Amino acid sequence: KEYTVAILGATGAVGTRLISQLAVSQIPVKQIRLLASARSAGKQLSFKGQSVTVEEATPDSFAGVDLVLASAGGSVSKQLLPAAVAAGAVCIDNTSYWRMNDHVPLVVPEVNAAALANHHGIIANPNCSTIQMVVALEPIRQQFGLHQVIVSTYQAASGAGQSALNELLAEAKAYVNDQPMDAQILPVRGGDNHYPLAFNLLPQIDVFEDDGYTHEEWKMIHETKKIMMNDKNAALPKVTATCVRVPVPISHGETVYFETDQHPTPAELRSVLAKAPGVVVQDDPSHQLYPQPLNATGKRDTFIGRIRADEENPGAYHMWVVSDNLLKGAAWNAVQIGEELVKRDLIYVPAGSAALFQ
Ligand code: A2P
Ligand code: 11C
Repeated sequence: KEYTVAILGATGAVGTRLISQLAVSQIPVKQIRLLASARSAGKQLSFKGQSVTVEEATPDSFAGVDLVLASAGGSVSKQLLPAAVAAGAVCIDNTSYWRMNDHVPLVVPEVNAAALANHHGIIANPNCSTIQMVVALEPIRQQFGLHQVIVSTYQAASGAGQSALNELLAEAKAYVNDQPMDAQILPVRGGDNHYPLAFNLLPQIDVFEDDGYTHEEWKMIHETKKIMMNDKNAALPKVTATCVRVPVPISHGETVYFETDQHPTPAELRSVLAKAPGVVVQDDPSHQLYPQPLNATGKRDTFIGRIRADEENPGAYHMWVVSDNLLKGAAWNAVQIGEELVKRDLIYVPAGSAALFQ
C-alpha cells in the first residue's frame, strides 16, 4: 500500500522537519501535498529531491488524502481537521487543540502506541516538553513505580515557532552591537507585553491560568496523566511543573525530580534507561558527560544524564533530560506515529468518526 500524505503548515519550523522526517520514514508515500497559509501559496519546497508547490490550505484540500500531518497552529487544526476526517484522512495533529478530547488518543509511541488501536481519525501528538519527559519517566514507572514528579523546564525559542527563533537571533545581534532589542512575539504571540529573550530568562510559556500556573505547565501535568493512563492498573503520579523559556535556539532541557515506589540505586536507574526505547544515557560526571541542547539538536533521541539520588528523601531522584523539541518533541514523534499506523494497518477513518468532531 502507498499513501497520499498532506503536511499542513509545511513552511513552519515543525512543518519543514515533518517533510524531512517523512522523506526518510517507513511510510510509503504515493504523493505528497504541502499546505500552508495563502501567504506561502506557490512557494516551492523539496521532498525527496523533487520540487513541490505549496498550496493554500482550505477545507477542500483533503480529497484523496490518506494521512495528514498537521502543525499550523491550534485554530487551523480546529477548523480544518474535521474537514480532513470527513474526507477520509487520518490526521496526526501537533497542536494542542484536540489533545484532551476523549475521542482523541494522545500518543508517544515508546509509551502508549497501543492507544492507536481505537482511533477515530484524529491522533494527537503531545506538547514537546511533555514528550521528552514521559519517554524518560515511563521506563522508570514500569520498573520501579512512580508516585511524584516535579519538573522544571529550560525551553528553546523554537518551541514558539520559526518567527520566535528568528526574533531571538535578531535580539542577540542587536545586544552585542549595543542596539535596542525589539521584542514582538515572546512570551506569548499576540499577548499584551513582549520581553526580549536574548541574554534573559522568561518564566512564562503560554498564557496564565487563574491558579497562577501557565498553560504550558497545565499541559505538562494533564497530558502526562492522559498518556500514562493507558496503563489502567497504575496509580497516576502527582505531577507539577515550572516552565521557563531560555535563550537557546533548539532543544529543551528539563530537570526532573521524581519519587519511585521501589528504591533503586542510580546505577539501576541508568541500566533501565540505557535499555529503554528512544533513550540515550549520557551520564559520566568523571568525564563531564551530560546532555546538552547543542548536541541533541538534529537527533531523534531523548538524552538523559545527571541521574542521582536525592540526599534527603529515600526513593527520590533527580535527572536532566534533553531532546530536540522540533524532532522528538514534534515532527519525529508525529512521523513515528504514522509508521506505527502503517505497521498496524490503521490508516483509515472508521465509519461515524466525522460526527465526533463537528
Ligand atoms: P505560512 O508560512 O504560510 O504562514 P511556525 O510554527 O513555525 O510559526 O509555522 C506555522 C505554520 O502554519 C506555517 O507553515 C504557516 O504557514 C502555517 N499557517 C499559519 N496560519 C495558517 C492558516 N491560516 N492556514 C494554513 N496554514 C497556516
Ligand atoms: C513551547 N512547548 O515550547 C511549546 C510549543 O502545545 O504543542 C508546543 C506547544 C504545543 O512553546
